[in-house]
Amino acid sequence: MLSCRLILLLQTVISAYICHAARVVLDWDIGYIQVNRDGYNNRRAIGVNGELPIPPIYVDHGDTLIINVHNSLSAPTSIHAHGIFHNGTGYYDGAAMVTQCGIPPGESYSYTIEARQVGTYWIHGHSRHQNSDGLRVPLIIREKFHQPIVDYDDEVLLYLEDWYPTESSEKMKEITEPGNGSVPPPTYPFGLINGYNGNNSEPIRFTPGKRYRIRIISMATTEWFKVQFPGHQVEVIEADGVNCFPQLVDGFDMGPGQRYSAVVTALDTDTYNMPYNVTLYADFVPHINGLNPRYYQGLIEYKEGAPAKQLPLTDDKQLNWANDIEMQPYDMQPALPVDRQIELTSVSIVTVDKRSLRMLNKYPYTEPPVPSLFTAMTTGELALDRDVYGPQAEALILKHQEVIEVKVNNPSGLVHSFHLHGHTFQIVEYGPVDRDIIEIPAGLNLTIADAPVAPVRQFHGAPMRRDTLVTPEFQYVKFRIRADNPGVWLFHCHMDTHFAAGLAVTFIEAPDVLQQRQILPQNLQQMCLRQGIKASGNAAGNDGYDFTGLPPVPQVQKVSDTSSFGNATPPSTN
Ligand SMILES: [Cu+2]
Repeated sequence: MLSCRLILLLQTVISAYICHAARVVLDWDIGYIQVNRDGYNNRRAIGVNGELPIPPIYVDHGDTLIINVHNSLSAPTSIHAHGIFHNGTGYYDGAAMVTQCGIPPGESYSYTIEARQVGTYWIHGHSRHQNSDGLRVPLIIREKFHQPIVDYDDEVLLYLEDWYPTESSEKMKEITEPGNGSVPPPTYPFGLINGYNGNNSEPIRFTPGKRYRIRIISMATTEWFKVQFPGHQVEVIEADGVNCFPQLVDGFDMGPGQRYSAVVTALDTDTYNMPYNVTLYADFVPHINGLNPRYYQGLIEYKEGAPAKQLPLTDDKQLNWANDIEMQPYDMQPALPVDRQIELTSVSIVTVDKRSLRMLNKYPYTEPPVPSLFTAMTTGELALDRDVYGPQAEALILKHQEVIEVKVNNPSGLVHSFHLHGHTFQIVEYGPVDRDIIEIPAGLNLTIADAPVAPVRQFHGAPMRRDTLVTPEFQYVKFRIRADNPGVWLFHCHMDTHFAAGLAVTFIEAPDVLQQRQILPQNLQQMCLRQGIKASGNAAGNDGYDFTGLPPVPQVQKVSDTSSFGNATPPSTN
């Protein structure tokens, strides 16, 4: 009897799921647009249907989101739903020359994004630097089948962008073109809140006594954001689409690509309106008054016209920032038992033709001539050999269902924000890098002894999961994933200049299983062929180990800034 009831209940749930799941179809014409977003600079950017910012996308759990992209740009384009697993449909991941060729100018392609996860995501361009030029938009997947983990009365969205006065191609020149090998003076971006200069943003409207879920998305491409709601009780409940046990925090310090949900309790009174603070900053370029950091204030408005109550600033170092190693996932998924360890080290190099590049393993990542997914799908048993993907794809082959622990070393004073496609990872440990790999920037009167030694910090209870992590200065981060999503997934720094300089590797996950389970949409390969790009075979588009036509690997002249600091050669992961 009980089991009959259970079956009935299951049927009801399943039919509710099927009957009420919507198909949300968006037609996107991606094209150039002249905009003034920061209040000062009119510049060419990339928008959708003549609009920038692109209107945020809201869907419900279980929905199917279809985005019909038409490319009106003069360069290939593609879009990536950041944080979405695409289990079984990895060819919709949108990473150019990883899972597809870019959509050529004048052509169209449809992306299907299954909303099987809930939480706070975003969609952005993943061809060249189109993300930096504006092609980015929040994607919110609302809970539908369960109650949210905590009660709140309403939702607010806060999406943050760093915005440069010139097109990204200017910023990228020193990486893509041979130069003098020196780092150019930095340009300082403006901070945008919900699409416009952070000081001109629309107020957030609060009613006394209510609770609000504020979804915060860093859609930045280079700099970091700090967000605070002074005078309010703030609890973090989500990081990168993963719910966590509510934890009181003072604010959020976010690398490019990271997201949080905060539940903020409104004050009991509408006597005052309360400013909230958004700081755009970069610790890796000089601090200059008014440029870095840039301070922005928005308003939590309780009553129109009420006076704004400024609270005295607290020293940042005294504040309790949301910290993923301290957070507990709401499902308490235990730490995965490790089968294999992989070590990656972020290193900067200068090539003989004076390009400043970066790498995580042996070579700076460079887009292979054939998208790695197509190589994985079309080379049979050879797909299990990392060599067929070419040296510059930096392929790491994962066995189906194995658990890997990846140690990412950041031996420099430069922070990074790393994103893994197709997964969330368990963050298990932070700690100091080995002293003998530390990089000290040239020209600074510093030695290795000056580099701070961070304490080892480990998860407790269950490790928090997320899809984008920050590697602090002179520290390593260890994360674990189970290879349960056969596909080809990029792992890369989400700072656009670092990614362009090669700070990426490719996770080739269970290519043998992938070949059995997945069929590529036919038009996907034809899109390559129409552009004269090969869509099968090894990285050079040939059979076997014939790599004729594969570009040569860059020749390293020096490991940047480290010549007097011993061995900075990254460890092998073979
Ligand atoms: Cu980086």
